[in-house]
Amino acid sequence: MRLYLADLGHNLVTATSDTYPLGVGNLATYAKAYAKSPKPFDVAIFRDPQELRAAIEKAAPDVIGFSSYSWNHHLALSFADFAKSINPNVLTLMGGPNFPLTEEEQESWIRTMPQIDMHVRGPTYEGERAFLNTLQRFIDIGARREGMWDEAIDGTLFVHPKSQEILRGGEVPRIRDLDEIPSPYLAGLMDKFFDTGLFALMQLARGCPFTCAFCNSAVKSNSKVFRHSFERTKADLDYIVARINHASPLCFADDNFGMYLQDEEVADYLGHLMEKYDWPKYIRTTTGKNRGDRIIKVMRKAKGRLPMTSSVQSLNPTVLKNVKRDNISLDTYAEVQQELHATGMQSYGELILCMPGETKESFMDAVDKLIETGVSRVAAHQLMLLHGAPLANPDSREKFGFKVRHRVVARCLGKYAGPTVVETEEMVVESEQFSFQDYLDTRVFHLLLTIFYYENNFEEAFRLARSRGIRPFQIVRHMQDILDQAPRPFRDAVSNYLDENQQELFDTRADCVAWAEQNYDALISGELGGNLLSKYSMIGRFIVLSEALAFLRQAISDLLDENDDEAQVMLETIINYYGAVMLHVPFSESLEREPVWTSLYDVENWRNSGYEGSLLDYRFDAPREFQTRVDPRVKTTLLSRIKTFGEHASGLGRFTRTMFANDFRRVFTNAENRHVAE
Ligand code: B12
Ligand code: SF4
Repeated sequence: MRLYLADLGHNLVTATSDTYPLGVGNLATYAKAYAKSPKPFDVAIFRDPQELRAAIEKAAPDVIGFSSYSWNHHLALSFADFAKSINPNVLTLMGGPNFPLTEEEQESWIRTMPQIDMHVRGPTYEGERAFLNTLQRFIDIGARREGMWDEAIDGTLFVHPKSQEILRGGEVPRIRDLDEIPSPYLAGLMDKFFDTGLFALMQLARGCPFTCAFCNSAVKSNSKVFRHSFERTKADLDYIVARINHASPLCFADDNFGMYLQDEEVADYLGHLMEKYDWPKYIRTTTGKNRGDRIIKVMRKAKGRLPMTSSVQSLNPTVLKNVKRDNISLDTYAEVQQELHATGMQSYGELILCMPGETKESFMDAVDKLIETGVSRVAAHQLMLLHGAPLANPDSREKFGFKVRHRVVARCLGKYAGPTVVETEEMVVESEQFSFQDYLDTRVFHLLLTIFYYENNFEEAFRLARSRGIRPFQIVRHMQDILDQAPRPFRDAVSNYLDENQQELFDTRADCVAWAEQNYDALISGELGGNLLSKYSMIGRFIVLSEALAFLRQAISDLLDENDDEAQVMLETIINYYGAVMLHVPFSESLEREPVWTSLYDVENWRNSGYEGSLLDYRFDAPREFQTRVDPRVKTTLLSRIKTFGEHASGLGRFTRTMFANDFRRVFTNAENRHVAE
């Protein structure tokens, strides 16, 4: 018997699933360990559609199981069709979190998928036991389809092929000791991913005690937290570190890493691995919603290689009540930000637009407050209605007056084993207190914020403004107010962003898919679609840079006291400094230029001091000249990235993700700094 398990990721535009497929890895080891089979069976796991296609063509499976997440559901369905076209007797299964919560929706949802024979649904995020039950039935009846549907199987749901009735098995209990699942790492199943550069994915604890209604983890059956032992985690880490390319990152699938006492022990061990092997260099996970003290401790142990990713989502008490979310307190949040800055890490504040009860004002206020806690960037995600999250239930949609639109999941489309596959997502663009115009306004505001308040890229200007009592939020808000006065190319970029934002929204999935099919080539090349915020912030930062600088200057200058000549001169100096040091498109040309910058203020030293004192303290007696140069390492990296990705807005969006804003600056050759008069 041959068993294939696939958690597929679209990869024609770029690899969209950047972790090892842990979920199906667990299913494979669990089945191997506990299925009682008269004959041994083979299990293989897959991430790439091309690899799965080749495997099916070479040796068709008897059973094939697909993970369903919001970004790969239709890809999975297309492969179920493909597997059936090669072997009509194959048993097709589907599991994963992308499954509605109400019984009515579950039933209509599975009827949309005749190519899937059985849907495995444990309590959210647990498929092992339900999967084992299904496989055992298949083995027990002689590894063939006949007899599979005779009675319900616990943890599964299916449409009876003859009667078309739905048969629903009972709930399976949670796994209380995760060590019951043998490690896919130690079993060698993940070996093939060690050189891919993907994130090695581990899970330390499963479950979340919080109940945020927009999230899949919120369901009651998932509220208890169960974990792997430290010994098991250590064994996995030892196995990985001995084999992985040490440039590759690590990811924990945990919902609240750092919140539990046991995480400290893991963080200690990570610290040890970092010292001994310089791995992992970067850890991605979601940090906990309370116990800020412990999170700080854990982050320290992880030597600054673990950014805090706990988000606040909203600061409006009505919203938090509506979505049943408990936030970390803003004071604790601010403390964690300080710790992050002390360890030189970037920190992101995250909010979600259009949450139930949110108004434009309360959203804007939250941005202001978050910035004031010290985050170096604020992201405003869109509210998606996800299968498996309580907010997507029909009663919530009605209660909160959600109006939704469909759009293509960024970069998740392609032709792999048959017709074009397009993944779409359902986004809230309007709720009772948040109009569609508010939605568009906040999208533009967020674009401006992403261009100008990003990884402290314009910190010198914001610091100067702050020394005159002006907050970053006020500057960005003012920019939005005076957008019609921005230089033409900048204004055009914002208006194209707004147009493209509206173009990609559709009333139904069918309209969205039809549009994607018509524009397939442009979507695959990146000319259309992708992440619009990323694309247009790249235009703002690199393509219309001089206009963006002029606009920043105008906005701050308007807010400064018009009689404050000193501040106006310093502002001009800072903007000129940006003009001299910031690299822009076309990079081939910009990397060759090494302008001399003349200034009465030593902006660079002020910046290097961590902005000690005021820029005034860094005033020379007479203007000096600063020779700029491009760091040769930056030049080599940028030229090679441009060669790979191109320097159009979407290409830039892809390669800048692995570089910091600071990498895009020229430096000064100190020896040549001299008085102009010299
Ligand atoms: C790692 C992760 C990511 C990674 C990698 C994702 C990827 N593309 O591969 C990153 C950080 C990139 C990511 C991004 C996003 N993610 Co994410 N992510 C996770 C996370 C934290 C872990 C997933 C995991 O491996 N868990 C561990 C394994 C063991 O559990 P599992 O995957 O659920 O698998 C088990 C069961 O589901 C089931 N099962 C799974 N497959 C199958 C198949 C069969 C045949 C069977 C029988 C059973 C079965 O059995 C498995 C073993 O128990 C989960 C949250 C969580 N705690 O799980 C969210 C989660 C999967 N992500 C989610 C979302 C919404 C996103 C984003 C859309 C967020 C955003 N706004 O951008 C993006 C989309 C990215 C994209 N386009 O690809 C949602 C998915 C909801 C849904 N309806 O699909 C989750 C559940 C978070 C949440 N709580 O809401 N994510
Ligand atoms: S958003 Fe985070 S804290 Fe809230 S339920 Fe989901 S995983 Fe838990």
